[in-house]
Amino acid sequence: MSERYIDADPYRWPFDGDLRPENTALVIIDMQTDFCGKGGYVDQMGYDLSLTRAPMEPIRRTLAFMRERGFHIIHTREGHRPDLSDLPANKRWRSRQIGAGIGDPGPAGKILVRGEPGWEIIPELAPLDGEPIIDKPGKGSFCATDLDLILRNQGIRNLILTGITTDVCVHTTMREGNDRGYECVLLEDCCGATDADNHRAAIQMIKMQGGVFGSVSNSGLLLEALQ
Ligand code: C5J
Repeated sequence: MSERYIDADPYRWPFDGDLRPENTALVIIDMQTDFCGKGGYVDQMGYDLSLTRAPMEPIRRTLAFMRERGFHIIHTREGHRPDLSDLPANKRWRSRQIGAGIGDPGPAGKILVRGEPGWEIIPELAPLDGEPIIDKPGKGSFCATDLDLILRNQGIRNLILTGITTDVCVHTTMREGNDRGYECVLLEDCCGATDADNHRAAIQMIKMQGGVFGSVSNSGLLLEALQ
């Protein structure tokens, strides 16, 4: 096997240099109107949309590049069934406290409900036919989904994590993946949070203990390594 690495911190990634399109997936987390578009969940909570929109262009470039080279592409969406049977009462209660009740009507339809306009992935990053979309009711992409089954069936071992938000759904997915034995890297410029300090802190946490959940890189270094 010829080894290939992406320059990353705190270790060049993946740990063993086994980086191939066949065993590696670009995972794009929750690039939905609800998290980065006008009238969606994050907008209704009053956060600055420029922070969650910042990764759109770096992800678009990375996605085009990785599609061209035959890497696996996986998209996720956070959202609940229209009858809200999978929405925990405390999650709904907390969202209502901040003025963006999950399941309640908003300018982009019912907030975080499957099938509503706000729940859709933004057109700039729309999935292509054949790219798996993981619908998840929670923050982590492994909880109550078939992601693990799909990865194992496809022989995928390496996960390149992008999307929003860095400190919530991206971090939870990275932690879940790491615990299941997947080799994870997060692309810093391809992620964003509702708070810039939380984004930075989430990145810093990954780098502790020699890379406690994996490693951190960026889209420029990835493109350089895979040219
Ligand atoms: C949040 C997410 N922040 N996609 N969801 O509630 O990170």
